[in-house]
Amino acid sequence: MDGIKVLHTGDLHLGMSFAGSKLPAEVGRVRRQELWETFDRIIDTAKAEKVNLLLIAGDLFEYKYCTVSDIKRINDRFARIPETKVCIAPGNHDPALSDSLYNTCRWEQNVHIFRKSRVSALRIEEYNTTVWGLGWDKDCIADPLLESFRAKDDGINILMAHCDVVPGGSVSNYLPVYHEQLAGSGVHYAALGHIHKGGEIKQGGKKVGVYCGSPEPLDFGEVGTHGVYIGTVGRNNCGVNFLPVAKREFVTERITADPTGDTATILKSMEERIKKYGQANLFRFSLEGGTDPGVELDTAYLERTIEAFHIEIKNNTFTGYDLDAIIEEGQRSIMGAFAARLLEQLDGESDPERRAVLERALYIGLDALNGRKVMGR
Ligand SMILES: [Mn+2]
Repeated sequence: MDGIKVLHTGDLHLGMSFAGSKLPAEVGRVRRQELWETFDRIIDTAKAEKVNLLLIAGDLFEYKYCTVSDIKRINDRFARIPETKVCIAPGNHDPALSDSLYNTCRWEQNVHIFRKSRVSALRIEEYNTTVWGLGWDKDCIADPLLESFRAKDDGINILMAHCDVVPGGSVSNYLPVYHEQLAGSGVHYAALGHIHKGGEIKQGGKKVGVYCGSPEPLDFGEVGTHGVYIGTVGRNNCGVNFLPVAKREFVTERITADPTGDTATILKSMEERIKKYGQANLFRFSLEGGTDPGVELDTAYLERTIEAFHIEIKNNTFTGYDLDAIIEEGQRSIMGAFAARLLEQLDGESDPERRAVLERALYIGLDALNGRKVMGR
């Protein structure tokens, strides 16, 4: 056999409660179900593509919220792909502690779980392949456990871990793995989990590992396209590529507000962005730029009017004062006197932090003197 077909995923966080997230409760409930839908889609893909190995690099489920029936549901899906060997390397959200569902439930025959936090090998003669892996079995791992690891088998070598790839010597409580360790590990593919953004890890221009990322993004910190990695790992070639599977995307966009506070132009810009990405996504718009004194943007109106699965709007606009005109008034007005004093101090200040404080003071002061609601800037 020239190579082995793998599907690499992880960070699914099945069972996750979105109660702690900033999303509205009903959106959280939908997303909770959609994590399961995406898991099903991954299983369907593994079946359709006849993958030999399904590699799950940790955080398959949330140990705090996952129940025995959830595990039954997971195993039911694994039973649908009996020809595929499923390898799991537990992570920090599903550690294989003694009372973990990894240890207390019966798992399908085709499932192999790396339950210990020291590297062990799963030899698969049929494919002339060895899968090396380790799993979280405690709440915190600060030791670089892969420090002395080196794949030594003939055939294809694959490594799995839920870890934090960091520059040599760095400190991390999430199983630190140094770039150099990966580069020198001798494996043909390193299937890693933990960093939800996902992506390839390079060392000296050479690919040394891949973070699969969360197949379904969990919050606004996980913008962009999400999916899994799928393809063939061989001794001399590695053709594993990204495949999008996420149902929805988190999108953050900045919009410059019209100075007059004209909501029609803001709506138009938002609608253009929503059209570009699709209504099924979750959007966070940041309204920016200066508005005329006295303008109060009605963000609640905008949120109600725009149609998409989820919209939130952050008002980061500031009052765009015409400072020259205010100072022109000079001592004849309190605003003029105040602005002149603050600008004088700004002129004599070179420290950027002090300048930022003075600038904020200037605009907050003008807002207050202008009778405008004083917003955090
Ligand atoms: Mn995770």
